[in-house]
Amino acid sequence: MIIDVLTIFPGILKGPFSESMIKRAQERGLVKIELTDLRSFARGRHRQVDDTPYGGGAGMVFKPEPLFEAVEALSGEAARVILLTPQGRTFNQALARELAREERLLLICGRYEGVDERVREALVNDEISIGDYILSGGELAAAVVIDAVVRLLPGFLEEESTAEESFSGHLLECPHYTRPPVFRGMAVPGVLLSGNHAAIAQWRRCQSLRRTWERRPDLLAKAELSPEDRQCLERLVKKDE
Ligand code: 9D3
Repeated sequence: MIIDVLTIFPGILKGPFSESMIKRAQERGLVKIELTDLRSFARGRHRQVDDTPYGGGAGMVFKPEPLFEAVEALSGEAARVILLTPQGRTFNQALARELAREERLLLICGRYEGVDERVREALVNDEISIGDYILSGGELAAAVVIDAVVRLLPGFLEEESTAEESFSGHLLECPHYTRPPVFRGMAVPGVLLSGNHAAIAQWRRCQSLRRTWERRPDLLAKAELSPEDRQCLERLVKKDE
């Protein structure tokens, strides 16, 4: 997969992609991430990428010319062109999976009040927001989207499978423990040390259900629950009363 990112602050994105897993994915040739400074496509002495909005008002708007020329130069015709904007549809795992199937992505990081509407109409295929809070620009949102997409590319994960994530994806994780068995007086639940794999699996499932019930009841409503799951939840509801 090739991912182009158009931004006026490429420096913000250098760090996240030159560390750890995403770095290794690039070294292994799973993905090529290219950061392009939008300003290099701006004309004139001042290399201006933004201008005041027609009709007046506060703030600035990205001019169309640098964006059109940049997208054309990066062969944006071949790519799915995505604008990161607070007005976009909210990013989630299903959209990450959808984007992971693309050959080529081109992400445009918004800034200021936004982009000239003609960019949206003629260049952009999708508009994505990463959630209901205000960032100062699309760069960190692009990093989030890229991280979520790249880890889904075939060959990225060695052991754990992402198929399992989608299977149990509607529940939160159970609590995890590692050595020592007792730390500062806090013991690991006995069942985890029992060696009884059936009992351990049951405990974990029940703990997952409990966490989800306590913290994300919205997810529980979507989950596929077995009769055993329902029994576990019934016990929790009774304890709560
Ligand atoms: C001060 C301007 N705001 C008026 C209410 C609108 C606004 C414009 C641009 C607010 C934030 C931004 C910059 N944010 C993004 O470009 C952005 C973003 C976000 O702020 N939250 C969640 N996802 C995204 S994706 C891009």
